[in-house]
Amino acid sequence: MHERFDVVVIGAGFGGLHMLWKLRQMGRTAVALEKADDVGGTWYWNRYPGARCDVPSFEYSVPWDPELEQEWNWSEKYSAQPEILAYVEEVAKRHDLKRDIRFETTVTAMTRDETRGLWIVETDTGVTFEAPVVVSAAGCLSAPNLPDIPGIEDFSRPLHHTGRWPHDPVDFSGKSVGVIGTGSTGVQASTAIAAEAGHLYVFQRTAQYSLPALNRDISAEELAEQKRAYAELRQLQRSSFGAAVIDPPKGMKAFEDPQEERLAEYERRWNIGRQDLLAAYGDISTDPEVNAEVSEFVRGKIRAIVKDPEIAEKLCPKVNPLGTRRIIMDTGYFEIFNQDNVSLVDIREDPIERITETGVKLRSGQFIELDMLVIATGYDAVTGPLIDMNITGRGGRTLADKWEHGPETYLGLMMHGFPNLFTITGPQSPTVHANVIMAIEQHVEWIAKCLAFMEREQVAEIEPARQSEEEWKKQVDAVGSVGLRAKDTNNWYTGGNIPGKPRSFLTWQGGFVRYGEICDTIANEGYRGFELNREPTKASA
Ligand code: NA7
Repeated sequence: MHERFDVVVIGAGFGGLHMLWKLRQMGRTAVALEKADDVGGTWYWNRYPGARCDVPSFEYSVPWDPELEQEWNWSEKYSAQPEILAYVEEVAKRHDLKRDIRFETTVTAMTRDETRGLWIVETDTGVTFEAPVVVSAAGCLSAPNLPDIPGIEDFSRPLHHTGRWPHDPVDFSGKSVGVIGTGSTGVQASTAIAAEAGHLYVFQRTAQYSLPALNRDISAEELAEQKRAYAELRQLQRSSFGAAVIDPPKGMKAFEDPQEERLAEYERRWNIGRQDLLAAYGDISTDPEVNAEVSEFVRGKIRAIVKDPEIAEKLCPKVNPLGTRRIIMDTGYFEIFNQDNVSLVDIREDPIERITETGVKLRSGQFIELDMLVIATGYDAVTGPLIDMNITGRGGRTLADKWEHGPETYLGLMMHGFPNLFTITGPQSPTVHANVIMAIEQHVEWIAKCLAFMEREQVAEIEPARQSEEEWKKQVDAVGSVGLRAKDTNNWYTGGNIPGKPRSFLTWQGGFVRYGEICDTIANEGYRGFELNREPTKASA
């Protein structure tokens, strides 16, 4: 069975819903294909205990529905997953978006039919969708990474990846639970599980920097004030480096201030309960000595919280400088290591040798019996969800082949050889280096303008020139290489978290505003660097 639309959208998270809504405004016929049985994307899948956004609620809300801004009452400074999922549901409901979404529909292959100028999108339901244009909003942290730890498939008790958490409640009471991974997800999950489990074992390979979120309820006064201030908030977001509200640096060079003032500034920012510490001075992410001082400041906090000095030392991050990985925002994480029912297992010192039917065996010979394993080992980020769709472009070339050595895109929005395929929060775009909802808005608006241009100018197909991709990669590499972040590539920003994945900068790190300006300039110059196919026959076939 075939169905034909103007545009096929992939995904029904924040990105897919925004795109669908925009296409409706433009009078295009569109369908969104969604693997899950409901909307939500990241917030549908990540139902693990403790799941919470690390961006403040008011900022992490859709900027394209001013009425909803006034009607929705956020309850906490940082929203928990159930509240965000309810919010996404509300977005879909009030705009009646679900009628154009096909749920429980996974894209199995996507092929460009060059003769007809169409994408042929095959799905696991047997229905094939055809459209001249496809917009992927498949997410950048949506393909779970299962670690290749020997014996993992032998574990005979419940095992859950945080990104595929079951819908039925998981009971931890009295159970011996192991959590593998201490990134944002593992930290959140461990903090929540520690409150319930009989015993929690946190398997840590790399200690990480985590700042206190200082989460709290939002008062009625604050809610009213924020509702009045939404317009300013949006303006601030759209004009800031990370589409985020952060106190500007106290100075550009930390060591121009006396030590006492610097430490007071770090302390003040620690107590804001946002990511402000990273921006205390303009040279924290570029000057190793300044960074070392702030990193030590965080280690001092950990040592003050964790009572056992040996455990505290193991929890102190030492492998990478502060800010080279996504900073973690926690709600009492380090405190759980003062509980009798929580053990830290340092698997850098004593690695996991294998997982057995009933637990984890360490290289030292120690065996830890577990009733349940929680896998918090992250994602095949940014490129994974796109490669998983088996996309074949012009000349039968697959995306997997094109990206064998890392992603090649123009603006993180389109690829040479894959005409009329747009990616929302795709590789080499800001992704989570900006508040992702704002990054989505910028992409949706750019794509919508491009589609309007194509209609006006009778352009059947658009794709970047090969040379434009090469030039864009140089720019992505140049901004990624600035500062200390380039020195730590063992994380998902560069593909270093997946064995065998080619390493390259997967995201644009040059700032949200500058990125938007580049995209707009290129569009305003008649889509400079793109090849436009004006043949009228193709898309109308
Ligand atoms: P992350 O940030 O990629 O963290 C994954 C964690 O899992 C990290 O601690 C890893 O240790 C650990 N890991 C990964 N593979 C293994 C193996 N094989 N053995 C042991 N430990 C392993 O994923 P998250 O889900 O926490 O967060 C992803 C993003 O979601 C986050 O940045 C926010 O943007 C939201 P490592 O550091 O590699 O030694």
